[in-house]
Order: sequence, then C-alpha cells, then structure tokens
Amino acid sequence: MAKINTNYRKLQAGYLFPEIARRTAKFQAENPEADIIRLGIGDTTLPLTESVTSGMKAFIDKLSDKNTYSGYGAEQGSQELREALANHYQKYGVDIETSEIFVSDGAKTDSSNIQSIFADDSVIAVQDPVYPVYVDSAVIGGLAGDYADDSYDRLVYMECNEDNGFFPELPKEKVDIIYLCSPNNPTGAVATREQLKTFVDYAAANKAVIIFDAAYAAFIKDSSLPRSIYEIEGAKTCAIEINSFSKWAGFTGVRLGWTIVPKALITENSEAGELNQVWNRRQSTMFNGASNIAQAGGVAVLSGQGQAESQELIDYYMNNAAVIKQGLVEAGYRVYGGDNAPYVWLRLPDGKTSWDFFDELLQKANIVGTPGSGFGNGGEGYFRLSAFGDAERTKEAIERIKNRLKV
Ligand code: PGU
Repeated sequence: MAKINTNYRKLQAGYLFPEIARRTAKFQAENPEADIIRLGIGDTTLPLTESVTSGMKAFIDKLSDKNTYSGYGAEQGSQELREALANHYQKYGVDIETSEIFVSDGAKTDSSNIQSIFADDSVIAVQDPVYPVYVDSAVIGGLAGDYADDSYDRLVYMECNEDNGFFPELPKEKVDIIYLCSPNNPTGAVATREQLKTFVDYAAANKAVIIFDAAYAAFIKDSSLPRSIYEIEGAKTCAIEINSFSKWAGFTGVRLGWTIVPKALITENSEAGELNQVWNRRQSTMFNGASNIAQAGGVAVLSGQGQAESQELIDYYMNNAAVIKQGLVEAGYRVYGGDNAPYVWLRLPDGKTSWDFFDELLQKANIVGTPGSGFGNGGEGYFRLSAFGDAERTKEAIERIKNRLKV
C-alpha cells in the first residue's frame, strides 16, 4: 500500500510566490481596469544581452548540424563553463578547482537538494526572515520536526532584525548546517568579512557546514564586501557556496546555476574529499546536467564583453533600487537594503501586518510587493520591494506610494 510523504502536511502554507500571484489575479479579475505594477517576485525583466544570445545561437547552430550535434553532457557541467567559473573566482583571489564546481539548473534546486547529502538527524539553522525554500525543503525532508508555536521544533532560527543590522548572532547551541544568504533575500543586508568570519570560525570549531547562497553576489557595489564566502580564510573546510546566473544575467527563465563543494570540506564523520564525491554521486544519479544551450549562454556571460553587458543590467536594476529607497524615505518609511542588493526592505508602521500592507498597497496603489511574514516570523511587520522591474514603472509605483500611502 502506497503512502504519501506526510511531511508535506507539515508545510504551513502554499509556497509564497504562487500565493501572491493568486491574490493578485483575484484582485485583477475583480478590478479589470486596475493598472497593476509588479514589484513582488524577484524576477528579471530586461532581455538577455547581445553576447548571451549570440553565444546561445551559435550553440544552436552546432546542434542543428549532424557533425557538431551533441546530446547528454557531463552531469557536472561543461568543462568550458567550469573553467570560466574557476577563472571568475580568481578575480576575488579565490582558487577553486573545476572539479569542485557543479553546474546546475539554478540555485533554488541546489539549495534544496544539498540537504540530502547530510545525515537525517542534522540540525539546521536558518536566518529569520529567510528565503522559504531552505525551510520548506527541510520540512519535506523530515529535518524540520513539527510545527508548534509559530516555528518548527527541530530548526534553529537566527533572528535578523533592525538591532543586529539584519545579520544574525551565532547560534547558542551546536548546529550542523547553517544557511547564510548574502546579499540577503529578503532584507537586502550584505555580510561583512568580519561577520562571515565569525560564522566560519564557529563552523570550523563545531564541524558544521555553512550553505552560502550568493545568488545576488553580482549586485555588491562596495568592494570591501565579500562576494564569495571563500574570500574568508578557512571557509573551504566548512562551506558550500551556491550561485546563479538568474539575477546576474537575466537567466531566471533560461535556468543555470552552480554549486561549489570544496575538496577540503569535512564533517564530523567524513574526511576531506568525501562530500565532494557524494555530491558528485548525487548529481550523476539524479541530474542529467544543465541545458547545453543555457551553458553556452553562461560561457558568454563570463566573457569580457558578457560581463560588461551584465553589469549594465545590474546597474539598471540598482538604479531602480535607489529610486525605491529614496522614494520610500520621502514617504516616511524606515528602509533597509537596496545599496548592494536588489531588494528594499521596509519597516511598516507599528501594528500593521505584512499581509495587511500587501492588501492595502494592492488596493490603494495597485502595486504588488512581497509581505515580509512570507519569509518567516522575523519578517512580520516588514515588506519587500523588488528592484527588478521596468525603470519607468518603478518610478510610477513610488510616486503612487508617496501620494497614497505616506506614513
Ligand atoms: N536563492 C535566493 C536567495 C533567491 O532569492 C532565489 C530567487 C533563488 C535562490 C533562486 O535562484 P534560481 O537560480 O533562479 O533558482 N528568489 C526570487 C524568486 C522566487 C523563487 O521562488 O525562487 C524571490 O523573489 O525571492
């Protein structure tokens, strides 16, 4: 007799973004004349750059010819892309071997799947608020325990709030896996070298592993801030890094990311090299490699011209972030993030819940944003606006907020 995985019943709600889409569609159906501006999901809106489309088209030409056609590629990704990525890390003074890089179809899948290479009694620590994928994946995999009193009893929540600059204190207890996301989704905070060093030291001392989600690394403008956790001494023994072409180069629909599992990484019961082999085994068994067309696009992003063009995309979005931040300050809100991250995180006036504000913003200004509580209890009373929209529409949205939702 088949039985379902009852862990799914422990999930608290539908996945956040489909829920927002559902509420927005309902509002639009009831108000067909409303001109809705979407600053909710962090989804890119600018087209792929010239170097990326030519790189992908050239690859499609190869696929169209019997002599140059290729089928399944290496599960770990093409050697060309892995080499280009290894070279990219050299810019930050970080030496990564190609065999430590695993190309994937994006950071979301990797940040979830990576949990399967750790013991099923692992204690996971997450920032609160947090990208919900880490928590929900732990729930589905049976690592989160039961939900009671607004939290899962086997997870350790590391509070990120105005008082600690949205970077957590070290866990008081011994934990095994620590998710850190910097630049942070949703708060837009970026960890300094000193802040990351405290976590690397903790992880090394406790033989814990940090899962470092750097999906927004390309948005860091301040050169004193680390773009990779491997810029921190000792991190290769205790950190896995996950990254993506999604936000960097507009690949949210193309799908391409990568994960670094250093050979030096160790755990309480494994020697250097074993985790790298185990992730390789997992990917070879359960993943057939990222699309070869997408990988050709990734190689193009990493070319000189490709990087310069991607930087233009980022500058465009970061200009939106500045417009959002400035406008919200003028409207009387306390705002965070937006300087080295494509998200602006605003504190709502006392007593207003995140979903109240979601409805108010939609009804009064026809703007879609993301309620902070969708990222966990620590996000209640906050709201996220995404800088990935069209520049003119973003300006229009901010004018509406200034006129209709002033604090
Ligand atoms: N990691 C973080 C921290 C993210 O915020 C996102 C996307 C991803 C990974 C996903 O990267 P991919 O490489 O494209 O898989 N967060 C967006 C989109 C929502 C979602 O469900 O991923 C957001 O609005 O938070």
